[in-house]
Amino acid sequence: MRVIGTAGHVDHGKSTLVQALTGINPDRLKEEQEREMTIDLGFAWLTLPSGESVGVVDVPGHIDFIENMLAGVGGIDAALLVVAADEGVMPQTREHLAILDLLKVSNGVVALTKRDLVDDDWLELVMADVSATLESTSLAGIAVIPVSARTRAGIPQLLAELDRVLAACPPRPDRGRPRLGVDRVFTVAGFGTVVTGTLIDGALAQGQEVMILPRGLTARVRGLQTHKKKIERAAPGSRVAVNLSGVDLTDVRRGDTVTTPGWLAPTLLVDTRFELLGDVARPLRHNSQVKFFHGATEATAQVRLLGDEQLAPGAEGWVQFRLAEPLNLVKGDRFIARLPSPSLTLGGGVVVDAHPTHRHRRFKSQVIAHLETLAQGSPSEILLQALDAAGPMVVAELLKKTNMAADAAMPLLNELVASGDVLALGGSPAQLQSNQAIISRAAWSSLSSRIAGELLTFHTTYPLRLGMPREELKSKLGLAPKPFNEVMALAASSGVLVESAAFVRAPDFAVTLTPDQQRAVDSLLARFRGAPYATPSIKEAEAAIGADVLAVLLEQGKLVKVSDEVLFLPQTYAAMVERVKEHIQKNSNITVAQVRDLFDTSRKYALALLEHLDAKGVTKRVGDERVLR
Ligand SMILES: Nc1nc2c(ncn2[C@@H]2O[C@H](COP(=O)(O)OP(=O)(O)OP(=O)(O)O)[C@@H](O)[C@H]2O)c(=O)[nH]1
Ligand SMILES: [Mg+2]
Repeated sequence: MRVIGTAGHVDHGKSTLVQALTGINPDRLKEEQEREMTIDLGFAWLTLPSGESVGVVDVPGHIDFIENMLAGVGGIDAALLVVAADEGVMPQTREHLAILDLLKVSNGVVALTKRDLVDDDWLELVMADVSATLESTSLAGIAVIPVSARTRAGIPQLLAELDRVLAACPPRPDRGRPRLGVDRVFTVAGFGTVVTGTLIDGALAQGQEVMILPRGLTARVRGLQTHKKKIERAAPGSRVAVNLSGVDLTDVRRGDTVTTPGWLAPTLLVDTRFELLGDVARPLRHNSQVKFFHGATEATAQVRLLGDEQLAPGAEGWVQFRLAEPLNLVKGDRFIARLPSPSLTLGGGVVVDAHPTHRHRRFKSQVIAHLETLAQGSPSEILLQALDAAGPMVVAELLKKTNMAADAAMPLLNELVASGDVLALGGSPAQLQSNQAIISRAAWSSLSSRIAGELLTFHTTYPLRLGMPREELKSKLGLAPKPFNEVMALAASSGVLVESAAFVRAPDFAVTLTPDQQRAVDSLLARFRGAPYATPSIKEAEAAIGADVLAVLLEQGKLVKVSDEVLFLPQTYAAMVERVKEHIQKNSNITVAQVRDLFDTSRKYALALLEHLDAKGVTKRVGDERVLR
């Protein structure tokens, strides 16, 4: 589940393109339809050729509504930057691009719209200009695809490129700390309050208790939907509508955060690393007032320059912001600062400390040093980041990779295991050892969704096969035998797959036969019932129903294989074993001929059964006779 967001200058064709891609008109307000202009965020969704389901956030391009644009770009996986081929790069093309750059959105595609209005020479010039404009940004090098919503030229290429871009995006991490930045609140008759937003950092489940910040109201998740479909659990990185019980429409606003209780605290003071855009006309002054935008929320803020007299255009510095209203900030979150009038994006940055203990004195070297350390990450964040980027890993290997000493790292790793951020593979010991394999919760969530995806592909390709050979999954995941086995155990215990000796399958997968196959199976089984001790051979059974279907019957226990030739019904087999055992108990042994006579069958079947029982360790051959083992 992915989310993309449009960006680009007013009237360049963003909403028209969204409609062409999804069939949904994102401009749902009456005023928007009358003015033919997007004012507020619009939402749509589509399924890409690969089957990937994608939510689309459509933003307004007009400079008057740029604050609504800011409310929409948080949490997107990729940008769909729209530039009209007839106009080319315009002021809000640059401003939106600067915002995407500050938010470090590095995946995307440019749709060069209105291709039908320009000739090839002009198109080439505009393409070159767009690529040059992207050059110094996080989106440098992304594909530029000419399209026309009118003729649909280029739409298939655009969809294919979106597929390619999103497939290369790392999956959204599940940190077990869900946050949904509310971008819409409404009521639905009979259901009550519904909020929508992009869910990040964790999952939400139906029935769960949630907290709405900054006001700290508690509510319960009554229902969840994604792309208008009811779901029981919403995964991080998806667009979600949450039906909340226990709160009224007026209790929740755009910009609020829906989260789990107990960990997130709103803040009025925040330490950041801030970058002033290179093209603003004046330096940023200490004590100036700006508007601070975070997710779908904003607050007036006062700037404290901690290490600089003033910040020059294009420069970076340590800035503490004092917020006029509490915001739900988390370390590592990105934000944007703007001037409200004249409307101007100043720059943006990253939250380094969401809860500084006090207003810092300026020009203090300890303060700066402390922020520098925090920006690099605490030791346990460094450990976690290294684990997030890797798959399963042995503790000793992690210490080597992060260059950390065992006595410093082990207590931190034990804490991470206790808090659930790290999982110990192959059972969880009281204390981690250096040869213990571990995986971070985020890495596990992406690995388990990869496993689920591989299984789904396999089952779709081979609907008659009982499961994917373990070895095949192992090579797909590229894991060594030991970590693979440990990962399989975790996948099985957490319900990602079901394991049998040589196969793994999705928990909800079952082989379903076509009506023709089912008829063939029914008539074969009838032949077995008609002659239970002189059954069709394996060759005959394969000829009747196919080797694939026979394998299904064997796995399901509808037939029992006793040799390379002989099959019995399970009830026949059980009765034969019982009678052979009884006979030996009474007469102390049994011969092949006796078995043949007992069941009025031929020597072939009698011998196959006894050899099978020998192999299973039920009987033992002594001369021409069998005794119980
Ligand atoms: N000829 C032509 N016109 C287009 C195309 N795409 C959009 N338009 C027209 O361009 C105008 C603006 O389109 P919108 O989709 O509203 O533009 P927008 O980028 O969403 O505008 P804002 O949301 O206000 O920023 C409309 O009149 C569209 O019909 C296209 O491919 N070809
Ligand atoms: Mg629009």
